[in-house]
Formats: sequence, C-alpha cells, structure tokens
Amino acid sequence: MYKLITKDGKAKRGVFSTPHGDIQTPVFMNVGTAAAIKGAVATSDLEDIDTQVMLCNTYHLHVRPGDEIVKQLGGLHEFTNWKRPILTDSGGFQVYSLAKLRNIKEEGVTFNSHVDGRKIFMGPEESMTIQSNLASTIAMAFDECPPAKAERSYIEKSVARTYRWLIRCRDKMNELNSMEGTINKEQMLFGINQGGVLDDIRIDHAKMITELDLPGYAIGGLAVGESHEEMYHVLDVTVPYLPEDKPTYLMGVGTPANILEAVERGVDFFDCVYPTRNGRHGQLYTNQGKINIKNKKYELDTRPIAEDCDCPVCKKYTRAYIRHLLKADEMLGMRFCVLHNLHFYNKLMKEIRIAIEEHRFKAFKSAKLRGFEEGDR
Ligand code: PRF
Ligand code: ZN
Repeated sequence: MYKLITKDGKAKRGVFSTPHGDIQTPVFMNVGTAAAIKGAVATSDLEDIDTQVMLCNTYHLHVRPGDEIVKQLGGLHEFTNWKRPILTDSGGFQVYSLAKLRNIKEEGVTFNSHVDGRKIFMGPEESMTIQSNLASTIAMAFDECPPAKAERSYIEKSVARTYRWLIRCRDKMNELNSMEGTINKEQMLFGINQGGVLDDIRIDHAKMITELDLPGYAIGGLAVGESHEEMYHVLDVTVPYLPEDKPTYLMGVGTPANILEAVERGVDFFDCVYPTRNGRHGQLYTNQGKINIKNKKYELDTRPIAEDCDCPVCKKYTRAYIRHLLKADEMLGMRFCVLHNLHFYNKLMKEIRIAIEEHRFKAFKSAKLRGFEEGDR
C-alpha cells in the first residue's frame, strides 16, 4: 500500500494508497477533532487549499454525537462530506490530556467525559469498535502516552501493556472488518511506538510492533514536555527500527521547523493543532517566521499576510482588514487566519516533497529554517 518513490538521505518521498485515494508523503494531516476544523473552515475549504487527509478523534466523537449515530449516518465520510482519507486517533491520548482520568487497568481506562462528566470505559476493543463505526480510513491503536518525566519502571510497565493492547486492537479490527454491516471493511490499523526518551525501550518496542506487519506505524509519546533535542534523538534511534516500506507517523508534531527535522529523519505523516489553534489567535505562519496580526503595526498595512502566498485569503485581503476583523471579534477573521495557516502547512509539505524528489532536501531545509528565524516584521 505504501510505495517509496525516492529517498534523499533518510528523507522519504512516497505514496500511500487507500480506498479513499492516494496520500502523497510527507503529508500534514489537518486536525478536525470533532469532525470539524476549528475556526469555521468547511471540508469544502480543505479541498480548495489542496489538503489530503483529515484527522478526527475517537474520544470526542464517541462522547458527542456518538459513534453509533455517525454509523447510522453512513460513517465520517458521508457525515462530513469529506471523501478523501480520514485518520482517527484512538482516544488513548485524549483521555490523558482532556478527560478526567479515573483509572487505568489491563482492560482499559475509566474516565469522566469532558462534556457532561459521565463515567466512560474505553479499552482496545471499545476504541476499535468506535473507530469501525466512524469508518475512518486509518484507525490508530489504543495506547498509553506516559508523561515525559515518568520513571523508567513506569514506562517499562506502560509500554508492555501498550503492546498487549496492540495485539487486542489487531484481533478486534480483524473481527470487525469481516463483520456484516461494517461500513469500511478495509480499515487499516497503525501501531504506536512508545517508550518516553529511553532509547532501549523505544527500540525493543519498535522491533516488537514491526513483527506484526501492520500497514503503518506511529511514534507517540513525543512533544509532551521533552526538549526538541530529546525528541530528535528519539527519532534518530527509533525510525531505523521501523519498516522503511511503510509510513511512519509522528503524532502531534509540530512547528514547521520540527517537521523539517523529522522529515530529514525519515518521518512521513504529521498532525498538529498549531496552524488551527495559532490561527484562531491571530498568529500567522510565513516563510519569514510567525507574525501576530493583532499587532498595532499592521493597522495600515495593505499587503497580504504573506507576499509569496497564493492562498484564497492572501489573494484578496489585506493585513489591515484581517487585523480589524480579529480585533472586532468577527468570526471571519479567525476563519481567514486558519485558512492561511493550513494552506501554509500543506504548501510546506508540497515543497518538501518536491525538494526530496529533486534530491536537494538538505539545502531546502537550511534555507527554510533561516527564513523562519527572521521573526515578526
Ligand atoms: N498517542 C496517541 N495520540 C497522540 C499521541 C500519543 O502518544 C501524541 C503524542 N504527541 C499525540 N497524539 N494515541
Ligand atoms: Zn495566505
């Protein structure tokens, strides 16, 4: 399903074929947690800015509107009218970061819903059933993401359990994919590597999950409080133990600079809330660094957000106007900022793909990083 087109150093340029269409990698997946991109961006807008994959969350959609409801409506693709690939995260991470976690046991986790406080149980089988109901293209394994500063003994126990959970996820998905009434019988399961910043645990776990011959693998448990250097080091030691002929997905990462560094180390898939979250606050990405459009100095600025940007917003609107919209709390301001940022991330990935194809990734990366450092103008 994954075809490696070419490599430039360790950087990979590939195509991942799915029943919902091909994904050109490296790719950025746009975060639509509750089946919506925050900032009033529609799935039809995503098509306009040439994005490839939407990411949704098992936990959020289970709580509201309920995965059974989404199933009755034909699955996420029908529900959202986004017909290209969708990846669903398993709920594992969101339970730790959002919900009030009550208890974690071999069977799974018990937590309180962040919407109405009701008690919910989720284990590998529940997560797979929910993701099957949502009918995403790619389902993520149900894992535990231990805190960055957890002790070695805790991480060891946690990773061993995450491995046992992966076996249960695989078995449950096989069962669901062969069941009458399943919407997407070709749903794919990606395993998730964990192990904090401990090299030996990361490597052992990577070897074990690779044995299972799943269609793709993620590296989880990063960008949770460790330094950038620690994160890059984990990639340096772990990626070589994941299969080169399958996609590698770095979960929840990151800044444009983080993405460039990770691509250089062989990562194919990314997702991050930065472009949407920062956009909603008027933080805009450009090739000359981030700018804060609410800054007084843009009051009379009639240039687009970025002179070199061909997004639908930069083609038509000025910094002065967008600044005014945000200052006046007009929703349109947020929408414009999120659209520009998502376009920026997706365009960056496109440029990365071309640079790898032309075997000039290293020079491309250095030039980009130099530009980003110019900062607020
Ligand atoms: N596990 C899962 N989802 C995630 C993570 C993880 O470790 C992370 C860590 N950055 C983001 N999203 N299931
Ligand atoms: Zn733009």
